[in-house]
Amino acid sequence: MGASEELFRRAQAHIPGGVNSPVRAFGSVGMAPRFIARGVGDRLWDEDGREYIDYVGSWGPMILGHAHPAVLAAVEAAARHGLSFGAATAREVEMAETICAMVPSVEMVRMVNSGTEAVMSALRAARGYTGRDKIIKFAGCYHGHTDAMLVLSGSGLMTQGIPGSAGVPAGCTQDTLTARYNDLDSVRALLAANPGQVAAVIVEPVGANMGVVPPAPGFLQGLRDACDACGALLIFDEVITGFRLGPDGAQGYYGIRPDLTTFGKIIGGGMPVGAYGGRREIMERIAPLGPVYQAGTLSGNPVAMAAGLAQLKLLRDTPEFYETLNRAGDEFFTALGDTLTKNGVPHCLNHTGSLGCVFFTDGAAVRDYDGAQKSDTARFAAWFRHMLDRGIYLAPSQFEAIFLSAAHSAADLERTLDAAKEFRG
Ligand code: HOZ
Repeated sequence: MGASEELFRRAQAHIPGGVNSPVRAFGSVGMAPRFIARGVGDRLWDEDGREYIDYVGSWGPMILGHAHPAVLAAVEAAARHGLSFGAATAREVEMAETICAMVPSVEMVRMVNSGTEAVMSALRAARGYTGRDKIIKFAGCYHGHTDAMLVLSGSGLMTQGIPGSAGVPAGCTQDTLTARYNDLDSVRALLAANPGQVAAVIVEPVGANMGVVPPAPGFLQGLRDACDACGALLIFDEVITGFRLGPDGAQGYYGIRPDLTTFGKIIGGGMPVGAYGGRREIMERIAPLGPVYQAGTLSGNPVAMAAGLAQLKLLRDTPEFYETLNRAGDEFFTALGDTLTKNGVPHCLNHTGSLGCVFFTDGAAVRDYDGAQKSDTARFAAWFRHMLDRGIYLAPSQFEAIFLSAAHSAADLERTLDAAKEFRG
């Protein structure tokens, strides 16, 4: 038995399913997870000493690669001065200033500890500001594991093939309305059926938790217009797209200004961080300024802020960082699709910039949750194992993204394409 298998055996005795987050259990690809010992750049090594080119990147935040020297130096320096104070610090001011300067729609921002917490808090702010209760989300979009959002959710729920979670009281989801991604009529119908009751429409501007599903032309603008027409707020969940598609995330990439934005792990450089922010008049409703309560001892944690600031500054200050990364994404995903086509493997390859995904459909386009679910997950599992055997570490689920980072060299991308060339489906 290898070290990973032995660790998994031990883990299952004391951790539910042997993991601290379901998708990483590798359940849908029919094998034991690899336990990761360390990572540098675009490489990971598991506990058995096997080396991989990593396309998960901690589910997005490692956009500069693992163990980036500037981020590590910032963490080490901050840690020497103490790990947590539960008090105001200079670094969180700098973090807020940095985020607000990079993302123009964010006039004020509050730090939290995860994307889940950011969404939970943004929804509360939206409800507190509008005095309305209902929220529209989209099937296949994942907004963390807060009760109200576990309805037709993407990511781990799609991977497990379940529409929602046990343990969520009906009362917690009675105000959650679900529309179809890329279908404005489904949104308009819900707004018309619930006049004056919808506090917010929350959307992943690029669906990245049902595989990758880009917004159809006009979809995001249509949401903006529909919200404006009825006084609902538009919330962009940019936990995955924020600071990835561009310095101002998907909102800059597509030129749409949401009222509120949620961010996640990428602003912590890999440390546990989230944030939510947006229009000043909404954020001024947050305690202690206003009546919308939200708090946290570890929010704005000094070590996490140091890591995140080091990463954000590099992203901000590196000329053409996003042009280069997005171009690499365009070239790589196009080549990957071509490779599978040449091999006669039916598929649909979706990508936006450095985010991409291969759906094993009969070739039909994937534009929403229903389309994503038509993918052949058994073929995905074969693809995953094929690539893993050749040292390519992809997300162990059809319903997640492939993440490129600045650390992926041309040679590594080529090696990945060579591995894909041997896949016959
Ligand atoms: N829900 C995460 C991906 N969208 C996976 C989290 C994890 O396993 O770390």
